[in-house]
Amino acid sequence: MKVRNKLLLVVLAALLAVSVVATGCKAKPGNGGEEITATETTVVRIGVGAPLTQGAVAIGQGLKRGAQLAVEDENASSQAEKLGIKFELVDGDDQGDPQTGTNVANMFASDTSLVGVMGHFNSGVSIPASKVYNENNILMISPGSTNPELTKQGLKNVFRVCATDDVQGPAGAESAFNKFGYKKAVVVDDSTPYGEGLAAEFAKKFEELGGQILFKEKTSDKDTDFNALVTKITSQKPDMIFYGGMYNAGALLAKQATDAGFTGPTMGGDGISYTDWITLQGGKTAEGDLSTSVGLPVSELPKAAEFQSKYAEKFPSEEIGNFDAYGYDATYVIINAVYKVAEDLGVKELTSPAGRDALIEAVKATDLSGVTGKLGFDEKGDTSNQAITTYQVENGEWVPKVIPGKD
Ligand code: ABU
Repeated sequence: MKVRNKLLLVVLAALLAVSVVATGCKAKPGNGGEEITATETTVVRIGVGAPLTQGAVAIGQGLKRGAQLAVEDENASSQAEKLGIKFELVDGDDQGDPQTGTNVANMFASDTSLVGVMGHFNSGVSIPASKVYNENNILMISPGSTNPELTKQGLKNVFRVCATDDVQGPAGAESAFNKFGYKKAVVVDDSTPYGEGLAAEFAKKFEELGGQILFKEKTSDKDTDFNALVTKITSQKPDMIFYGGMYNAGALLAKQATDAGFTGPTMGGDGISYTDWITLQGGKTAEGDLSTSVGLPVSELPKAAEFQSKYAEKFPSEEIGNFDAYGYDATYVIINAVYKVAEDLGVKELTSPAGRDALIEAVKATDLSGVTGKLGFDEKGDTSNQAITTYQVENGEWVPKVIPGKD
């Protein structure tokens, strides 16, 4: 088939897709700038790529709840009503696994009514999935993948709303060395792109500051028995352990180290800054542990109180995790790009090749105020919000200890 004919088919398929999902019987908005309320409702789908049943499920489910709130808010907005748009989320359970994530990306890419993906969370999943989205010109906004490589690939469709580990790792080292006075550390990582990268960035800065890394050790994100490592740690008497990885495996290492007589803290990044880190250790042994996480604490964010109150109303039995607001904001950015393209080109063009290009351009130009702060991107697709906060476990909860702009 000639390239031109192939292109025609792609355009027709995309046009058909948004028509097929039309659920109402109202007409589309005008393209000439005139205020016309839509008389047709078009369902616009957004993928949620996250670990929903395996891996960091507490974070994945929280991201999904954040996205649900964003969709609910926008479906009730006058802009969605004017354009005749109803947003819907589609689950893509990547289980925090690169191969499963790639399968999810292919599934999303075959959904011609899908305008973009809020995801993925794990850097080890986002990096391979981003290539699939790029091949299909699909917008992707990660709420929490912090490995710098994701945006270093130079893929025009890839964005993230979180700061990267080359910012987070050094910030953690500064806090550990300067604020808490730890001079000797053991550095462990879980062999994932996130864990390895974060641990390396921490160690580099810690040594630059004058700290000593007694030894480095690699584990796996599936490990549950750290006894051999713990014996090595206790024999070398470090002030602290730095763990590059997620809360589930890391909490077991921290608990086993404490049970074996290690009295210092275990520190990690945004992958451990969750209540599950504390509960998995049985509460008490987590006291004094340290973490860094992306952004400012909710107490410092003007829009956070409203988010917290909506969240509590919709999910009364759920505790808000650090990343839930990032799930909200990543979805909010996609939705605002949809509004822009729907106004400029018309709703039916959203998933055409021109519409997909325009969605990416609209995200590039983002200048919004989100729950997590200002939302905007540099030329690589990285967020302009570079704040990193350091937390410590105090009386069974993570308490902000080093807040950018305050300490
Ligand atoms: N940034 C927290 C863990 C997710 C990841 O980057 O793999």
